[in-house]
Amino acid sequence: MQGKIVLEEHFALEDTFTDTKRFPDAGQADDLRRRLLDILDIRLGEMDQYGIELGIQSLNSPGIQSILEPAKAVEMAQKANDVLAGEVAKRPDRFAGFAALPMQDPDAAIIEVTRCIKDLGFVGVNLNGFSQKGDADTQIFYDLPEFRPLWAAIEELDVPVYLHPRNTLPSQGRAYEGHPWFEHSGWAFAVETAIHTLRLLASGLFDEHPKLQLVVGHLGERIPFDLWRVDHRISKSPQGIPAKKTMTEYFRENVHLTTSGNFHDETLHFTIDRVGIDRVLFSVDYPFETTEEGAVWFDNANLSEADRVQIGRDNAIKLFKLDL
Ligand code: GRE
Ligand code: ZN
Repeated sequence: MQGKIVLEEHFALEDTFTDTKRFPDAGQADDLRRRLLDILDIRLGEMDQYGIELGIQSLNSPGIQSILEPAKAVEMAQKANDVLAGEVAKRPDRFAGFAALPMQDPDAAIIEVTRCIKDLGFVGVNLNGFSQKGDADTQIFYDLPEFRPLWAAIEELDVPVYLHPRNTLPSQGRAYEGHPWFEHSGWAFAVETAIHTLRLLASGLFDEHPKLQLVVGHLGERIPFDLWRVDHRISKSPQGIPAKKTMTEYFRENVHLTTSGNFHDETLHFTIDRVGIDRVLFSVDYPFETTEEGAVWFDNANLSEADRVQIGRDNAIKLFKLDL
């Protein structure tokens, strides 16, 4: 399929690349580094080769979220956003940007998201999971009350927020001891992003801000498979939850999902069945996945051509109000 749009695609700055230490093989690390630091060369060439018209780019994980000192987080977010805006400006027909935000300082995050959307022309926000602040062993989740004014500002700006995985803190990783293959993207990323997503939904955030749209990758970080069960157990919970609706309802009204790094027909069809085809969008997760594997899978996935165009392109045009 020509004209595909992707939205979980990562770049890095020299300053943020060092956080991506998940490749034991030096050759792999070099290739990853080259691909993360590049936008207009290898990345664009592969987009041409595999029928991807537009790629919405985000800073690599954890990026800003692991910077302990709030002032440094603010400064690095501004730098990353300026660099991305500069690259996008060279090929605005092929690239768009997500804002990186210094969540360690919610007031500064409001200023930065406003600048990114209004001045830099970004089409949304990418948050790389919880933020650390002050002490390395901290996890700040965005359902906390201090973030409500930021969510209000994002709703007002009318842009989606991509909640992307990040690494588990060492102090929280005991279950992975001796099983490094499940750390990071093999399992831990989904666990981390799933609980953060559920926290946001259960907190009542989307009752207060019903226009907000969250985007979650990897076909929903395992949540779609368990939506019924989560709602079932919540319905029996003696203390109830702050949110007014079921998790399934929020998934159908306030959440979009991408195929990033989850290139499997049966999982795709199950997900479509649970949340609706208008909420599922194609993505790759470049450069942690290859453009070839993602695009060849999608182009040959068991879908009608109308459904392929909807997932591969039209849903993104609608969600980001793209002028393509
Ligand atoms: C990511 O998207 O951030 C990522 C990694 C490491 C492996 C896979 C992956 O940082 O998707
Ligand atoms: Zn990713």
